[in-house]
Amino acid sequence: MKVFQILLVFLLAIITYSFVGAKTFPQANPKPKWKTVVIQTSAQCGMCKERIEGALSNTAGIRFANLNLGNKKMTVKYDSRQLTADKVREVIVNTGYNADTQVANPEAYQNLPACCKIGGH
Ligand SMILES: [Cu+2]
Repeated sequence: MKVFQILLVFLLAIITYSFVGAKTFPQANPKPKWKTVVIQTSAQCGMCKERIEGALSNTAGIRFANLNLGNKKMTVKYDSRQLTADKVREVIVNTGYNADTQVANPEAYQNLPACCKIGGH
């Protein structure tokens, strides 16, 4: 009888573990859904490129960020389960740059070096 009780507890533990495990795993590690967006920015130079790419690469859910200095367009690959294209634009705006139709955060823009402001080059 004692062996039966031990087996029952053991069995319950396994059932509980597999149930909890199956339920929490997909939430703890959701599969990313990558999307790419191209955003027109007001970047001026290589420093701007480093600044914006740095801010984006420090943002959770962004896998790739590259600014083309020729046309000032930023290509960003992001996880659409964590972020939206507007959230990506918000990061750029808060770094001090225009992002498509969104205007740069005035305080962040003021803090940019003179050469990084619009018309600085
Ligand atoms: Cu610059």
